[in-house]
Amino acid sequence: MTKAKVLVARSIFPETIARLQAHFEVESNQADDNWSSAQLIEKLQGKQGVFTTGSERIDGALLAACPELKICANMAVGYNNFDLDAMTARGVLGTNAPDVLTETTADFGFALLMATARRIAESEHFLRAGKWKKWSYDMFSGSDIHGSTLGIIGMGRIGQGIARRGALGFGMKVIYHNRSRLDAALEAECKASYVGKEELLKTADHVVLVVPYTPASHHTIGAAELALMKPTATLVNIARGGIVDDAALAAALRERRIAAAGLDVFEGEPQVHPELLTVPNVVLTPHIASATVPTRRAMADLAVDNLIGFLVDGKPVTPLNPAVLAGR
Ligand code: 8YV
Repeated sequence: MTKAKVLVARSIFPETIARLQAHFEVESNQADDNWSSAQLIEKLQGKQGVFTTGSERIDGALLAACPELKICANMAVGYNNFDLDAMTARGVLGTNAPDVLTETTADFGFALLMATARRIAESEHFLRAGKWKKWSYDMFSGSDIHGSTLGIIGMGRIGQGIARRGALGFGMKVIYHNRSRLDAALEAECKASYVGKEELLKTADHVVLVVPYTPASHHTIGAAELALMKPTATLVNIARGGIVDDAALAAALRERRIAAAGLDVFEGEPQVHPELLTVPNVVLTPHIASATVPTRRAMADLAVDNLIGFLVDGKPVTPLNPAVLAGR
C-alpha cells in the first residue's frame, strides 16, 4: 500500500518526525523557515495531511489550491488559524490538541499573574541595570495575590485550572464570566461564582483572559473595558492576540489607569506593539504558556495520533468538524 504524504509545517521533535515516518512519506520544515502562504501551498501539493502549529492559516483559498489535502492537525488547543467552515465545505478534517496542555498552561497563567502583580520582571531589570543602591519602603510595591479577587474571562478547562489554583492555593475569591455558566457542581469544585463581564471588570483585582479567539471575542478588552477596571488592577492575557486591543492597553498602562499587565500573546505576533515594549509596567513573554518539554511532546504526539488515526485507521482522536467523518 502506498503511504500517504504528510507535511510538517514547522521544526519539531525528531521523535515526532520518526513516528510520522513509520506511517507516511514526510516532508518537514526542520529548518524552521517562515513560509508565506504561497510557499505553504507549494509545499502542500500532493500532500494528504499537514501538521500545523497554530499559526499557519488554513482557509478557503489555500484549500482550493491544495485539492488532495484531507486533514490539518493542529499542535495547539486553539484553532483560530483554521477556517473550519471552509474546511468542512471541502471535506477537510481539522483536529486540535486539547487537554494535554491544560495544567501546564494554567500554571503559566498563574506564574504570569504573580510576576505581574509582584513586579518581578520590572524589578529584575532594575537590579540588572545596577540601579539598586539602597532599601526603600516603597521599592517595587505590588499588589497582593492571596485574599484578592480573581476575575477569569473564559471558563474552559484552562480557566478552571486557574480558578482552582487561585481559590485552593491562594485563598482568592474567584469570579468568572463565560459564554455559558458552568453547572453547579463544577462551579463548586472551582469555588467560582458567575458574574456579568462589567461586574467582573469593576470588582476584580486581577483579571485573567482565557477565551478562544473568534470574531465575537475580538477586542474583548478595549478602551471601554479598561476604563471599568480598578486603577490598582492587573490584566493577564494567555488566550490569543486580538482578545485585547494592545494599543488601548499600552495607553492605559502608560497613564497608570490600570496597574500592570502580563501578556503571553499579542495582536500580529511575533510583532509586538511598539508602545508595549516601552511601558515599564508590563511583563511580556513570547507565547510560551504551554512550553514545557513533556507538554509540548504530548501536544505533538496528539497531533500525530490524529494524523495516523485519520489517514491510516479512519478514526481521529480529537476531530473539530466531525461532519467530515460522517460524509466519508
Ligand atoms: C501553542 C497555544 O504553543 O495551544 C494553543 O492554543 O496557544 C499554544 O499552546 C501555540 O499555538 C503554538 O503551537
